[in-house]
Amino acid sequence: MISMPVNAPSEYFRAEEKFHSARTKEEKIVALEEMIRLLPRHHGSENMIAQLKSRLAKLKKEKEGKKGGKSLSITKEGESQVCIIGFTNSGKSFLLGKLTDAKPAIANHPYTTTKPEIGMMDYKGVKIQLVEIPSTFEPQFLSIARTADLILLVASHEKEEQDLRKILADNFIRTKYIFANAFSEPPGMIKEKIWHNLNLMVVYTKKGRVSTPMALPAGSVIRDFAQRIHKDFVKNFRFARVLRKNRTTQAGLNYRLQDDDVVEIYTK
Ligand SMILES: Nc1nc2c(ncn2[C@@H]2O[C@H](COP(=O)(O)OP(=O)(O)O)[C@@H](O)[C@H]2O)c(=O)[nH]1
Ligand SMILES: [Mg+2]
Repeated sequence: MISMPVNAPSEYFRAEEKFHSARTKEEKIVALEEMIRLLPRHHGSENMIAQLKSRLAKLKKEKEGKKGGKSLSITKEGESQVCIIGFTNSGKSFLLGKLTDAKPAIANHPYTTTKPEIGMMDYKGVKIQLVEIPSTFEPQFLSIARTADLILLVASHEKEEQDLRKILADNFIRTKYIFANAFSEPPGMIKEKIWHNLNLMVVYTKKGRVSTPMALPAGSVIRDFAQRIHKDFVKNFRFARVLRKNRTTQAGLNYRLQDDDVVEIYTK
């Protein structure tokens, strides 16, 4: 099936090896997706990419057929999705219960969580979805980690941290990750750490007397903010008033926003 691609990076060949040594359809799918991602895009590789994509589609279809079409991805809700990963009894469910409205089962026997558990975390009025995946690390659960915005690795010692890093690497998961110790770090600090690593800021949209929180990528300007509210807001923009630390400033579309700013937009 595979002919020599032009200028492929060495990771590509590693993925190809994984593909050939894969024993399950899930593993083959993971490797193929990686190969497609790693192939350089140019005229000479178009055919190759098309071939790989069709192979991938076929595999996915076969897998769906076997499982009765059940999809394992978790619909993203809220501003961001964070995947919680750790070995059994590391305190993932405990942490999920502390940080969110979820009431997961916490038990001292292993593998209590057999399907992903979901909870919503509130940060200054912004909702962040946390998804705990079972410690069985099956590929269909790990695929959630692959598409999440951030991974929270729950570990209490160095060895565990290393093993978790290896699991991510072996499964080609390149999502940004951070560590937390469920039992020794205060949940409030873990929450701050999660927020900080999502690179978001909260600004408030003011309409009359009502302020509503909105999450934006750190470094956003008024234009980004306006676009989020309504596309016509940029077109009809006159100026904005930004309330920051008890001072109000009149600002244009390129004005850089900061955490906690309250923004009111005036249109034509
Ligand atoms: N060391 C410690 N263990 C705790 C604490 N609270 C709960 N546990 C135990 O941690 C174990 C695993 O909790 P759980 O959150 O279900 O782990 P999960 O498998 O990673 O979801 C259970 O046996 C709990 O009794 C705590 O404050 N400190
Ligand atoms: Mg659990």
